[in-house]
Amino acid sequence: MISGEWTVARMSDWVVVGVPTSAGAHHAGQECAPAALRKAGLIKALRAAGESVTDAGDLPGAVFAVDHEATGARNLGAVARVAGEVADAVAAKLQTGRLPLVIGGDCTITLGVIAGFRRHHPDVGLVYVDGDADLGGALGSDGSGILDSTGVAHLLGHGTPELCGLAGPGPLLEPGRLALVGGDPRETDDAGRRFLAETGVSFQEGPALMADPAGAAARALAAIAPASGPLVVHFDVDTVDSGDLPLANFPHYGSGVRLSQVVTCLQVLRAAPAFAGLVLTEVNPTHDPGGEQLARYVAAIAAAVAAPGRPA
Ligand SMILES: [Mn+2]
Repeated sequence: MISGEWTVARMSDWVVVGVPTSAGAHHAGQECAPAALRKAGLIKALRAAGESVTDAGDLPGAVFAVDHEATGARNLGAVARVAGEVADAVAAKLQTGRLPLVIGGDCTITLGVIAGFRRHHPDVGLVYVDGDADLGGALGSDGSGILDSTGVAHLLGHGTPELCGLAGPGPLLEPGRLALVGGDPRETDDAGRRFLAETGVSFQEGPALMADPAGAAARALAAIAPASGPLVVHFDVDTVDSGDLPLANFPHYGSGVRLSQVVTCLQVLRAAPAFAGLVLTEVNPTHDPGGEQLARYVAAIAAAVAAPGRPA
């Protein structure tokens, strides 16, 4: 059971913050996602689902740039600047009592979201629904220098001081405040699994999510129950098999995870009493020139976040 001082004042009162950034990614495209999702009707769909939504517009963001210099942490300056702006925005929006819906942008924005929450709630917990474990840097470099795949490592205090230190000294999250759901087993090796197990981070991979989407969500919630504060949910669209929904910046064809299964998982997370915000990452609209997949994604998000008991 979640306890502590955190209570959700207005369960269905959202504030949208767009973060048009691909600074941490492999190439450009994700910086177009906030505008593309608005155009695809995200705000309207949330309101139609019974949610109250204030659109706070976009932060400045940053577009991917080739970085031949910092080959171990490419575009670190822009990534850290954007994450810091996200932290400031989230911290400010929390004072309004609304639920932040942060629309990326690449996965490094979640570092900023957690840093922002921590200014009010050092005991924040995170369920990280992602097709990757994002451990780059925790177990030695993968050689790419792409910060997009280092989020979990940075949350746990492994990586660049600029990102690890977004909320001051100490790791952004204690391992017991973090649960990973939906990792593609082809993208994590045994060293990564061992690291997470030894560190004490709950890690349920794609097959566990597919077998029982609601159960996987419930287990993730149970794993972070000692985090007494608010619960943030991160959803990287690459959790979904690109054969079902080819929107992810970096594709995961053949993982087998269906969009509908992820929606079921997210619905359970959203219904948790401590639920306090959602981060959407890795949508690359350039992969969907006709807009059909963006429309499916928008409908899925609306179904996932419609408050318990409301029509989706
Ligand atoms: Mn991912």
